[in-house]
Amino acid sequence: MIDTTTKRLALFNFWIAFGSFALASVFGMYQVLERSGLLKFIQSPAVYFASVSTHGVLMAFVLTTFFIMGFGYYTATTSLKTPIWNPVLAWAGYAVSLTGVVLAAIPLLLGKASVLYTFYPPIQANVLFYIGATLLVVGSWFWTVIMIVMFNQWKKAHPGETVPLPMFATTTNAYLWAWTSVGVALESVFQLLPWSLGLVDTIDVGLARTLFAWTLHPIVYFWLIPAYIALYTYVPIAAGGKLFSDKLARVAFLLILVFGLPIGFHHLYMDPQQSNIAKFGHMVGTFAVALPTLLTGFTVIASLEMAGRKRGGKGLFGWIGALPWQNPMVLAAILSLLMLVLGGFGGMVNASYAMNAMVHNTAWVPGHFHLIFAGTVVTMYLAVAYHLWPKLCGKQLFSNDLALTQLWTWFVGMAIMTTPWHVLGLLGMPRRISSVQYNSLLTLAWEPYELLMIIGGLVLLGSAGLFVYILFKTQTEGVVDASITEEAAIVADAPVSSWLNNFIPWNLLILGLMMLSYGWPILQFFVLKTYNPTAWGY
Ligand code: HAS
Ligand code: CU
Repeated sequence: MIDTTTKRLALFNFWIAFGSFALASVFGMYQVLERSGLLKFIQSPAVYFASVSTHGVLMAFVLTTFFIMGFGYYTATTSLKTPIWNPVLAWAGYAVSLTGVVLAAIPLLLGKASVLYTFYPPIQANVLFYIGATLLVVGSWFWTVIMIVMFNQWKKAHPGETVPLPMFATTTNAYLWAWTSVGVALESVFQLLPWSLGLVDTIDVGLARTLFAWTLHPIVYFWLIPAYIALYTYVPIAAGGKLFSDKLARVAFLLILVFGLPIGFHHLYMDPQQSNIAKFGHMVGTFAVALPTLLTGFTVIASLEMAGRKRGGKGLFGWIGALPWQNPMVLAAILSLLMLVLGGFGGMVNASYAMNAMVHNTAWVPGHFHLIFAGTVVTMYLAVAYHLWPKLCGKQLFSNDLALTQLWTWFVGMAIMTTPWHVLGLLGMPRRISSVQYNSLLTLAWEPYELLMIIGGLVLLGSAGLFVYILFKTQTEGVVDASITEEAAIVADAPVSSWLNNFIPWNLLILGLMMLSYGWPILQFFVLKTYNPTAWGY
């Protein structure tokens, strides 16, 4: 049985995650309406930017971090078959992160932190926002430590054995997060906090953007890995088959860890501070990091095909129809992979320097990340919730049909909303605008797409509401079912090499790659005359 502490920790973390998700969906709806310019009385740039900032912070940082912590605690206890190491620390981390969210929410909602989720200077937020964001990250480090300790304790107690895949992947994510968060932590402690406290008059925005880029790319893989854990460990079983290859899965997670980190400058292609050589290096790495996703697509689809054929599917594509589409986990996987095709394609366009010049800072970019994050990743979070809620509450899922409807509407809504954004980006619409101040043939061409985006937003809001309703009903009114079992044990199908069961060599490799990719790009701000005023003699 899953012990009560784990259940509580998971549910408490998940409710913050999904509560934020529902709230952020309401803000999202307001934004598409405001942006369309159809309803004059809600037109307000001040409210719009406060809303987008809150929406972005809730979706990108609160939903993800709390979901990942809750899922991590669940995965660690169920796959290692041990209770959480140091639950006091786990609750302390929860409290620190939650305090951070509350502190950041105050200026966000008051319009005093309308700095968007990337909080790039020189736009400045109230100091409470930076303190809150820092605490959210500090609280998550408690989780990181717990995951790494549990991984090592298990290995010590089981010499020569292979750590189960779900925990191996969770620990990969813990290391990834440890490395990822350093960039923004440095920016926060040495630049944003002193600046917003008035201790320094000015900060170097180029350095701030460089440090943020350190975090901005790998953080998207921190969000993605739990979705991949579900794709690798839950989906094959839910489809009635087994994982095609445990080893390939481990290789994919390690490649994400190593290649995901040193490539953040694809967010800075159009910024002047970094050299072409540094940008080129990061670009090569960006193409390399598509590899583990292609591996994932291959392994998961192969697992689905094996399951479909086992269920009697024949011919080249007959296995697709034979899959249990009525299982929320399987349906979510199919929809999620479909969105990954186009979202990943958009990523490849962004990553190509010349094409980036065309789409950078246009509506294309939110199109890309809504499709791949809110689409591919969040769809798997939703499926994980449907999978875990019965186990955490000991009750049957309130309604399987409603869960399927919810997943379909999330997919359809996301398709309706993000397709126009991609087109609008190509038609030149900037991202991060509240309204268009000029009328011309160009903006006339935008109008039909703006309407579509409202329809998409409405469908998504309804879908998010339905999701929270299903979870709430399951927890409060679901049929108590003692037969609901805990997670099936997932063990490696064959012993794996110690390279795939150990993080030391990979961390050393990352250290080398990070020094290579960020060493000089950061150091130059302190050494070169261009950036360092003291070098000019004042
Ligand atoms: Fe991205 C901007 C490049 C993946 C999130 N990205 C963003 C931003 C966010 C974000 C939030 O190079 C905006 C940041 C901001 O606010 O400024 N991204 C990439 C690349 C990938 C990628 C190369 N992004 C993600 C993921 C995210 C995410 C994952 C969230 C979770 N992204 C960029 C770049 C920018 C950027 C630039 C900066 C743009 C700018 O100028 O500002 C890759 O990891 C993608 C690899 C994926 C593939 C797809 C393979 C397809 C598979 C599916 C197979 C399925 C089949 C169908 C065949 C190559 C594996 C099966 C069907 C059945 C029925 C079973
Ligand atoms: Cu990126």
